[in-house]
Amino acid sequence: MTASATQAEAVALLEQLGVGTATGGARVVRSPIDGAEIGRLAEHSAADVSAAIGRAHAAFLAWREVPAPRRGELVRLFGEELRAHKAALGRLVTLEAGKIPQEGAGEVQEMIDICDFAVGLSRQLYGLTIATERPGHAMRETWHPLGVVGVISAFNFPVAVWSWNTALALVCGNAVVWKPSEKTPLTALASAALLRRAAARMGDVPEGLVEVVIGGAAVGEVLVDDARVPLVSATGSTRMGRAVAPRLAGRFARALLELGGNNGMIVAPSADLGLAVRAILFAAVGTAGQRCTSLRRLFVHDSIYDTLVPRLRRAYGSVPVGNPLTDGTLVGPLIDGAAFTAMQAALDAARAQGGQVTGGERAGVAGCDGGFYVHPALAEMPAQTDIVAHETFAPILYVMRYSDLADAIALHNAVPQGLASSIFTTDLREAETFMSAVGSDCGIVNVNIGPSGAEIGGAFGGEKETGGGRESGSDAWKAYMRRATNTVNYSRALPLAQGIRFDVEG
Ligand code: UN1
Repeated sequence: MTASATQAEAVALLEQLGVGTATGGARVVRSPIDGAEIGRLAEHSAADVSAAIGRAHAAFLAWREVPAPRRGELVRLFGEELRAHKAALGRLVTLEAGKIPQEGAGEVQEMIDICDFAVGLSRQLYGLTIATERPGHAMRETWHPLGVVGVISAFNFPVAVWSWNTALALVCGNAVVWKPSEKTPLTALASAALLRRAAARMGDVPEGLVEVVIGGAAVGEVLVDDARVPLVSATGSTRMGRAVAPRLAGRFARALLELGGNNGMIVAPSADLGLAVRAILFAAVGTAGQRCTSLRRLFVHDSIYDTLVPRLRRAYGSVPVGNPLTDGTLVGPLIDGAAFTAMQAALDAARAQGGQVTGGERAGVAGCDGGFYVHPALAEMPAQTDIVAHETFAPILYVMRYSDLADAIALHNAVPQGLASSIFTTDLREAETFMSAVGSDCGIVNVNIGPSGAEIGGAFGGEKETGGGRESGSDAWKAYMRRATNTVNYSRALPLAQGIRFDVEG
């Protein structure tokens, strides 16, 4: 496919998805497939962002009064739009983020799934009723809409992570202002256009309920600093999180952070190695190693190391790297040249720290000279050195030996990040230990599947430098609401809690 063909297809998809043209403006959007320009957008100024927040806040004031199941109807209709446009939006994800079509479509499926979840949730925003110590009293907790939710999303899941936040935020009665990654604004505009179609079908949705703001860090800062935004959900690097979190704390706003991962897997002696190899490949080289949940550290038991690692090397050698638009490709491009440079620097550091690296070099792909394709790298390390403790957003898998499970778990946990983890074992004791209080310290702890590719039903997020936030399923919705504890006295007396007597003439 030539550069102009990439662009022509993007233009057609934007038209089909209701965005219209994206040609005017200073910000150039390029496809990582071949480096071709696929759009141009104007950036929003600080005043524009502030106005968008104002519109969203006004919409919130109306939306919070709409009954939650009715709010769910908007999300249900959005899910229908996504189903109808799954192929087109998935294809645009491929063009803009470089994912293979399976994963582009999978990302849209993840959006559909969270919509289904949120529709059900819209009738289940339950609070507890609580036993009170006072006669003639009732106590309960109620959950109320919070306000405008700021969503800052990353290029690697350009639309799904926004949809986790937005589907929940909407049923919870909130408005959303979305700052997508500056690398992937087109898929954001397309998703917002589909949501607008759903809103138009529903009929009585306030204007400004979901706003998209385009730009870089300066745009994000306006969102982070605005007192009308009580929650910011931010996905990206730990560096970004370090900038965002203190500013939010400074004004006592909530932060929902989904930052770096440095996800590990332990392969134990009893593991099914056939399954393990497949799981390692999907987790370490899938999405070109550019998931928060990508597998980056592999701890292999001594007794199977010399069986597993040669198998892995063979599998790595044959994994099809190339244009994601070509059938059979499993590893598409890195997002840009900076990602390639960072990967090479990490591999140099790995070598300097005693690692033996196979793969990692740039792959030539016909017709895609402007894209940055790499052969995924295996780096056998003598120990968990500095570079291994560092998240590099690229397909590098650091491989280490272990002999004792407790040591392996200690090493596994000895990195700053804490997102996803897994163990391959058929030994129940090992599996349960890994999931126990003395096991993995991550937010996601899996057995006999890799660390990536979570379903939406569970809470998604992690500990330590990953930021502590939880998004998506389970009770993650509670982060998007404010909780009120209500105590009601239906008696004719005024007993005080804790047995306090405070008698005055009334
Ligand atoms: C991310 O990389 O930011 O669990 C999200 C997964 C996907 C989501 C990843 N469902 O790999």
